[in-house]
Amino acid sequence: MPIEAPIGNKASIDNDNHVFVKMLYNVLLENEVQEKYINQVLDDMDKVLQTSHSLDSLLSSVYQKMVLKLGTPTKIVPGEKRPKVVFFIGPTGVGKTTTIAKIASKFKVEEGKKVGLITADTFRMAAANQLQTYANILGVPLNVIYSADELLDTVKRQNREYQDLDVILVDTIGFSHKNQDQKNDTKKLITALGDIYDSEVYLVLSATTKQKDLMDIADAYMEFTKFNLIFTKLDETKCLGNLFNMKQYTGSSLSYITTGQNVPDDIEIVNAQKLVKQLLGGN
Ligand SMILES: Nc1nc2c(ncn2[C@@H]2O[C@H](COP(=O)(O)OP(=O)(O)OP(=O)(O)O)[C@@H](O)[C@H]2O)c(=O)[nH]1
Ligand SMILES: [Mg+2]
Repeated sequence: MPIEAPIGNKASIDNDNHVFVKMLYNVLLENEVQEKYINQVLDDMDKVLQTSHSLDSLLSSVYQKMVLKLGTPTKIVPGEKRPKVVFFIGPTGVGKTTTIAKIASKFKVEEGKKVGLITADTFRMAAANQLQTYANILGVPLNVIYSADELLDTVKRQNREYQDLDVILVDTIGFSHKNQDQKNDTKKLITALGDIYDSEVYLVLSATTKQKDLMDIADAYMEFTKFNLIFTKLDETKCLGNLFNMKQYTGSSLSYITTGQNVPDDIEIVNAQKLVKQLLGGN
């Protein structure tokens, strides 16, 4: 229902409008949007208030500004150069492997694409087994690699199995962004193919991680690669300000969000309009 400015003299309308801006400020803050970004969104509302006294137009201008700031979400699209190689990187336990299984299933079952999996998470046997189980269920090939050099080998395999694929999803070891050696290994891995193949990197982050830690993690990865952002575990938090903050902080595109443990159902592409409505206190 449109929100109408109350009938009254100019001073009282101005006052109501400022109360309303303050209310939006508080709602965004409650949803853990950082103050810096709230100010960016609300700072020129004075200008809007000069030309219009309707709360409705004020709300719609905040909404539009935020939707624009979220940009158009990215999705993995197989390119002309096949196969496209997509790396999933990020801290331990955020849901990288589960997300890969969900995406692989969508490609294979819903889009009829040829998908392959590679895991570079050889640190733990259980990790390769986890992905192997999904690969078996989906009927897609999985290859385990033990070094960055083996990546090119696998993608160009003699039997052409991998050459013929539309997309190859590469699972990587989850590590603390403070571990320099593991960081170097990840860098080597994602640069191992050079320009021979189209490749993309997705940084997987949990929506439940503290804002300060998310920024530290992003800093560590931004040092050596561009990436798009995937947020997991949205079902475990009510505050989605992190998504808005990290989009602004990294300048990277948002892409997928995951909302539960079910493979393949609990994944969707970010819906900027829906997200902004939630951030502004809607459902
Ligand atoms: N609630 C919830 N749990 C999730 C979601 N995505 C993944 N999980 C769970 O998070 C846990 C870790 O998931 P993994 O996919 O193994 O995470 P990972 O990033 O591969 O972990 P490492 O390989 O150990 O770094 C599992 O119990 C998943 O079921 C989600 O969207 N919501
Ligand atoms: Mg994993």
